Amino acid sequence: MSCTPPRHLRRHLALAPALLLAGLSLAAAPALAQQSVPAPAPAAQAAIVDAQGKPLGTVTFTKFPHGILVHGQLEGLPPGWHGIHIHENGACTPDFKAAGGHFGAQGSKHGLEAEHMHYGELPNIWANEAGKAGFEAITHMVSLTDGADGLFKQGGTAIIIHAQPDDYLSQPAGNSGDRLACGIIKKP
Ligand SMILES: [Cu+2]
Repeated sequence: MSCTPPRHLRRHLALAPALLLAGLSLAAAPALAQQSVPAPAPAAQAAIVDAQGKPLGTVTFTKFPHGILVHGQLEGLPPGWHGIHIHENGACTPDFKAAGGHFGAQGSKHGLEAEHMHYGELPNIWANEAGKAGFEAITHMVSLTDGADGLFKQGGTAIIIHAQPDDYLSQPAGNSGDRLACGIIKKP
């Protein structure tokens, strides 16, 4: 038996790739159009300072339908990996201990193996040889509200950058060491 399709089917089969291409270009059109739509403005930001009060840069929080985008550009850090977390108080003075522990640590554990993680957990950041770090992450653990999981809850929240990387395991803060830098999370 021959594998050649009957004559009346050959025409349709030949058309199929053309239709597929047409379908793809139609599907691509809205995606291209979306690129010209401006991204939403950040709903929260933190001006990060070191222990001497020197500005190191900014971390912003922008709400998207699938999560909150954390974006940071910092300088003046020691080269290498650093833990970064959202801490439970909107305070960096008189010293960075004022920021308290991790945001949302009550009734939960630190780390990627925990059944319920702290709200304030974020992936480590890396500073290059010049001490500059550019980073982004998506979090679903916090909201941009004044509710219990909100960055604007009563008493506020702060970003802390640590001397060492978070091991995502050790309690209560991933063995990430000293607090190098801090910024209170505020509405822009
Ligand atoms: Cu921390």
